[in-house]
Amino acid sequence: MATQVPETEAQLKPMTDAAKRKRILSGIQPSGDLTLGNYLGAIRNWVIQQDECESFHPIVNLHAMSGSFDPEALRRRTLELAAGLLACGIDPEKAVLFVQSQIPEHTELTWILCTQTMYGELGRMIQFKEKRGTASDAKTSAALFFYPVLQGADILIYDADLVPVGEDQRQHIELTRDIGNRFNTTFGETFKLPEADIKTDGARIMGLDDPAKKMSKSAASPANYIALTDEPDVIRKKINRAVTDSGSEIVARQDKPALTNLLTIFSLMTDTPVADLEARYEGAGYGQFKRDLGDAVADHLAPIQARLKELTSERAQLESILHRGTERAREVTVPKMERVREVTGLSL
Ligand code: AQP
Repeated sequence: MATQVPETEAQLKPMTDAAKRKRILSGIQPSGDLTLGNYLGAIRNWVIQQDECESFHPIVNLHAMSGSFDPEALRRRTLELAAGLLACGIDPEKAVLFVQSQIPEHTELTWILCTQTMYGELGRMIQFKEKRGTASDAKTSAALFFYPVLQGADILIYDADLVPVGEDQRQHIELTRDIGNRFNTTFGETFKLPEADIKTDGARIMGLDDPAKKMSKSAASPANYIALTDEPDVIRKKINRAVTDSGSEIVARQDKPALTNLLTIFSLMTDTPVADLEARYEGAGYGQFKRDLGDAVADHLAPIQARLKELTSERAQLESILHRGTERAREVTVPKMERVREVTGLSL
């Protein structure tokens, strides 16, 4: 089923009750193939929330430049990600889907927010420390360091009420609130302070190859993740090879991080409580459990993959959806930046 682009203004569902609805802002980086972690931790919730909230979803291509990047791959992945989000159920008539770099106000605000952000705060960010790893100062890009300020600008410029994210992003949202609060205190009430919206289920899907690390689209090994585009056979193989814990019990417990992760995925894919799955597989071997889980993931992703195939061949339609998203986003960002320039003494 291809996503239809509305042809006229009249066909667009008007956001008449926008004032009453909560506004959400949540972006995603075109830094690799979408994973089951992105889907379960973020996108699936966005699809539910687009019916009740005013949703803005930037494809944050500027953030994707904070690691090493290839220009052609970045361009291609930006469009692939747009197609992936639409295939997962983001409806461009309900949610505003756009590309971050098309909105110059995001980067302008980033610089201004840097003036309200402390060097020490950025150095304490867990994601910065994790992504930097053991790289020396000389080999660590400043873009990785400033990543949370750009994210703060993305959020604050829309006066978002809620930021639906996975657990990994909690610290960045807290920093965004601190920066926004500091700005408001210094220059007068300008930004709404957003709340992180972290669901308990699926907030942190772990790597299949290492349950101590989260599943990530830019992971070094494809064995870490299930990509939404993985063929059914690949999905089954990856799950079959997923690490397990010592012992043979199939239970979700603190001392069984790998099984807990697999049971969480199984539960979310089939809408079955973990306790029911534990009861179903009591006394069963890992082999049967993993075969069933592989089938469940492949079945759940099949309709998404079918939609994705159609959308990928419709580049003009994708560009049109993103163009319309840019227009709608700038209806918010242009006046907000005028206000920011005014209160900070930039407008003459
Ligand atoms: N493993 C995960 N479990 C639950 N949620 C996750 N998210 C990412 N990984 C998991 C959520 O997906 C949204 C988009 O993430 P992002 O692309 O902006 O950046 P990220 O969090 O850094 O995601 P990745 O996949 O790990 O990307 P790379 O590898 O490029 O860093 C966010 O809401 C995030 O919480």
